[in-house]
Order: sequence, then C-alpha cells, then structure tokens
Amino acid sequence: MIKERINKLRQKLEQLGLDGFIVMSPLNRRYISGFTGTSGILLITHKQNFLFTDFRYIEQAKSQAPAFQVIKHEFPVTKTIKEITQRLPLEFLGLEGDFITYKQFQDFQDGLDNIKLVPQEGIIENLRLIKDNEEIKNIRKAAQIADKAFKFILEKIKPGLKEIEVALELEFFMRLQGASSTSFDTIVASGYRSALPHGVASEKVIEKGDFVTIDFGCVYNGYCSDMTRTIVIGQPSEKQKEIYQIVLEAQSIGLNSVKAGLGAKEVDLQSRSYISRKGYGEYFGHGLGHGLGLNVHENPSLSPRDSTELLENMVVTVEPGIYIPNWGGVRIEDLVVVKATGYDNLTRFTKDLIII
Ligand SMILES: [Mn+2]
Repeated sequence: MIKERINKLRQKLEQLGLDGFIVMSPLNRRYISGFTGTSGILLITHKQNFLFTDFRYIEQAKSQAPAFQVIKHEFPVTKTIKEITQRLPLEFLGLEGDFITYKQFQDFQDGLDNIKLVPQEGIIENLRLIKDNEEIKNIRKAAQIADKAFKFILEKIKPGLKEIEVALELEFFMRLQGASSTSFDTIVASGYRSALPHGVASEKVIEKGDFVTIDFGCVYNGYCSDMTRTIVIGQPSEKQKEIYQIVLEAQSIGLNSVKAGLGAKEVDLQSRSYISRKGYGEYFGHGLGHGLGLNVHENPSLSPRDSTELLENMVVTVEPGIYIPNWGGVRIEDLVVVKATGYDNLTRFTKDLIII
C-alpha cells in the first residue's frame, strides 16, 4: 500500500524531471509514509526514502514508517537535509508550493544552496483522489459511526434543548464508538438558523416548528465521514414539506447521476437544474458535494467549476440544499464511493422526513 503510493509518486517525479520531493503537509506525510506524528519531513528520491523528525518521534516513526530511513534532524532541519542530499545525485527538488510558507521556502533556499527548488501543486493530493480498499474501509467505518450517532441523537432531541447540547451528545457518542475526533465543527442549525449552510451549533434553543439541520462526521483511523439530515420539530407546514421534498428529489437525482466517467460538474448540474426548475435556484448557492478522505474536503469538488472526470473509487458527498433567509433551510447529504456503473452509498440512514 505505502510502497504503491511511493511508486506512483516516483513515476510522477520522473515525468516532471525531479530528482526528489519534500513532503511537509501532515496528511500527505501520513499518506506517503504511514507516520502520524505532528512533526516530520519526508524526502523521497528515485532510490531512497528519508523521514526527518525530532527526538520525540524517532521510535514512533521507525515503527509506523518502515519504508523510510528515520533520521533525527539537527536545527535547522535544512542542515541535516543538506548533509544527506550532498551525498546523493540530487539537483532538482520538488516541494509542496501550495502548503509551505514563504518563510519556510526562504529557509530552504538559504539552507540548500546546493539544490534547485521547484515548487509543485497538488502532486500527492492527486494521488489521494482515488481511494484504495484500506481507505474505503476506514471511511465506511467512520460513516457507520455517524449513522449510529444519528439514530442515537434522534432519541435525545426535543424542544428546549440547545443546539450545542445536541452537538455535544453526538460528539460524545461518536468518541465512545471509536472515533478519534469530529471531522469538522458539528453543525446543528435550527429554525431561522437552518438557513445558514454552515450554522455551527450555537446557544439557540430548539423550538417547536423548527427545521433542524444536523451536519456532522467523525474521524476513524485518520479517515473522515460527513453526513447531513434535516428533521422537523412538530408537524411540518406545507411549505416545509414542499422544500424538503424538492431537496430530497434533487439529492436523489444527484446520487443517481454519480458514476465513473461523468464530469464532476455534470453531477452538480443534474441536481442543481432540478432545484432551479422548481424555482429555488437562487437559494442553492454552494457546490453539490466534495471529495473526502484523510481530509473532510478534498478534490474533486462537485461544482460548476470542476471539470474533473469521476473515476472508480473516488469518494464524494452529494448534498444539495435550499436556504431561505429568515425562514429556514434543508440540506440532505450522503457519502458515496464512485463505481463503474453507479455508486456505493456509505450513509445508510433514512432520508424520509423525520418528525420529532
Ligand atoms: Mn459535506
């Protein structure tokens, strides 16, 4: 698994005419090496793999990243990297131009005057687009924990509870089920706040007549999940039923257009044009979905601006919504694996309108 990832990276380096690549972003570092510590730099050349870290992480790095030579670095780290690189045939060194700071780049330039630095963008992120079986297993488990948590929370929610109390119960439950953390700040947006697409749980008290949008996920073994359901407290009004049905249908149209070979923006268009035909296009202002993996937001993005072709074993969310200011809103989100002829839905919870 790690070997395959390193091989793919090497093929890419070959194509780009690079002799090596420096990895500093924590998620990319974990993806390429297996090392989960908070501090470390990878150097991958055509023949060798090095992991530079400090005293705290030497043992952990050796056990988590057996494909790498673990080296305790001096300060500044460029001193150690220079010593190593001087012994290698290494002239052109790629690094993560979309991650490192200007200061870090300057330090590298000053410290590695023997090398030509070549900033790159998205090299490892592109490898991460397609998930392997191990990754899908972890994402599926994270989605299962979220599904269970939602079932649990439905028995707790009642008028009079604050949004943050609901969020906390959800999070506590997921941690008990083996999640290491939430994958983002839990959204519990009730009543007029459900019109806020990212209404992080607040002090607002949940009341009768409210839509409550709950958008949440957890991290399992490093991998994220993400799901959204909108429920209603008390009998829904005609307008609430109408909006819910439109979003539900738009979500189902989006899901049913997911398959390998289709463009990300085509999937978005299918779902979006349905909402527009129903007269609510202006109230659906975000993309239909996003890729997910080690990070909760990854490529591709299911949006009018992303022409990426969907490929088998990409993992994406499908989450249309309608948000009407000062009234409320609905979003429904599932997490799916793209397949040759369709999709495998990792979110199993019912999407029928739940009335509390
Ligand atoms: Mn999402």
